[in-house]
Amino acid sequence: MGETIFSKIIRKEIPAQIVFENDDILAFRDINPQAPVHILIIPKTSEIESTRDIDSKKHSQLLGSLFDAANKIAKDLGVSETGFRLILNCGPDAGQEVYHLHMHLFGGRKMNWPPG
Ligand code: DGP
Repeated sequence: MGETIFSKIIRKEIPAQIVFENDDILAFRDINPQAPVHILIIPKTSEIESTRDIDSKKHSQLLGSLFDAANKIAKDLGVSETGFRLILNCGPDAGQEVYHLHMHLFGGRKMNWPPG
C-alpha cells in the first residue's frame, strides 16, 4: 500500500529526529514545526492512509498504542501537565498532505480554538 515520505523515514532511508520508537510505532519531529513541540506519531504499517481507513476490528490495538505513545512523548517532552493537542488531518479539506496515518502532537504554547 501507499509508499510515502514516511515509509522512507520508517526504513531510515531519510533522516528524522526520532523521539520514540517501538515495534509498531515511530514518532519524530515535524520538519515544519507549528509549535515548540510538534511531533508526528505514526504506525509503521502503511496500510492506513487516513482515519477513514480505520477499522476498529483490525486497528483498535494499534490505535491504543498511538495514544499510549502520545501520552509518553508528552510526558518526556514536558508538556503533559501544561497541555497538548492531538490532531489527525483526514483528506484535502483538513489539509492532509501525507497519506500515511499520522497524529500531530502540538505543545509548548497556548493554542487557539477553533483551529484555522
Ligand atoms: P498533514 O498535513 O497532516 O498531512 O501533515 C504532514 C506533516 O508532515 C507536515 O506537518 C509536514 C510533515 N513532513 C512532511 N515531510 C516530512 C519529512 O520529510 N520529515 C519530517 N520530519 N516531517 C515531514
